[in-house]
Amino acid sequence: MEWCVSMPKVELHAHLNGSVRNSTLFELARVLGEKGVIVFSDVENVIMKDDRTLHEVFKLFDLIHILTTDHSTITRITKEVIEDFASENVVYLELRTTPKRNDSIGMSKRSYMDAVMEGFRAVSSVDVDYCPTGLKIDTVNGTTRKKIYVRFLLSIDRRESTEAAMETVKLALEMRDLGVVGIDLSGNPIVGNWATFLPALKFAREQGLYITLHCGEVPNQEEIKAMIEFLPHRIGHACCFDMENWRRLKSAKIPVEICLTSNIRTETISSIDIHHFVDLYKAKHPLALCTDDFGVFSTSLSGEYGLAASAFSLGKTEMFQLAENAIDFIFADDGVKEDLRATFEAAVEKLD
Ligand code: 6MZ
Repeated sequence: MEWCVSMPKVELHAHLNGSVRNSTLFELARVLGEKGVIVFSDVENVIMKDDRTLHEVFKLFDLIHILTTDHSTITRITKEVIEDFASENVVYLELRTTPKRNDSIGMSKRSYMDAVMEGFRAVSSVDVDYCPTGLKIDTVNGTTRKKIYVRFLLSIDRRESTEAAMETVKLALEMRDLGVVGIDLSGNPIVGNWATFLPALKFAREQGLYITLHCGEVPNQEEIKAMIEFLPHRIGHACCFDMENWRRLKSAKIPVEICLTSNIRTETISSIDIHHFVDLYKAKHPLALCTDDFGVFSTSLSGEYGLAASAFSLGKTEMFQLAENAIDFIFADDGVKEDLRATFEAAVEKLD
């Protein structure tokens, strides 16, 4: 569906290391294979596997992190991920990543994020904007260039300690001027206890950072209830809610980041026709279609729009409206929202 690619889109749930091109992963694996750090064919088999359970996905992330986690590679994948989103007309991207510390290569959470920022600044195929105020004139040689707003969310991994989570929040505060706008809680949902991260999440919110939580990837109703009662600015997934938590979510009107392909591939939802998107969409609950990990799940944001359109019989106009509605839930200021609305207004005229 060509129009899914050409229409402007807003991406609110994308993990950096889940969005690496397969070709890049292979190239990195080949180099590490030659050095004897890994066995290339083992990696090849894992990367090419199509369907994996949620549990297997987290094993894959451990492997991806071995391939990607040095400063220059982090810079490279950040650049590529932003360029890939821009190339399919994503006009606003919130990219999330877990700052990692690795003493053996002299990496601190700060230096990891500096490498991310370097990748962001290296983007050349498209104009990027991250300064909260500085809008750029996006024409080169009289022709309009694509432009993408990029904001960053720092993820806390559920394997981390309270102190490590607090360090991530303090880093986010330090990097606010560079476009870091919020905190995400993610990682294997069967690992850790969400209460571990509560002090850091509360502190983040008090300091004015936005919060989004992975919520309900597994049916832990007590945790889901506590997360809803925390009133995060958004949640991701919302798959395994019981009736009571579903009612709570709807009455709290917390926007939901919906990741269709991810949920189906990880078997969190057994089939697309029973996906909770339908219920939320019909109820006009705030929601945004997102990719989650476009590399790991071989998808794209256009692909997610195409899938929703065909699975739920929605037309171009409805899909366009859905994309535009996501502007309401972005973690950026009103100036950015206004600019994005103008972008959508200009694009709607081209919609036939
Ligand atoms: C929960 C996920 C996830 O941060 O290293 N992540 N957490 N559920 C998911 N659904 C499938 N997909 C990705 O990107 C990879 C990390 O993002 C989180 C995991 O913690 C994973 O290690 P970064 O850039």
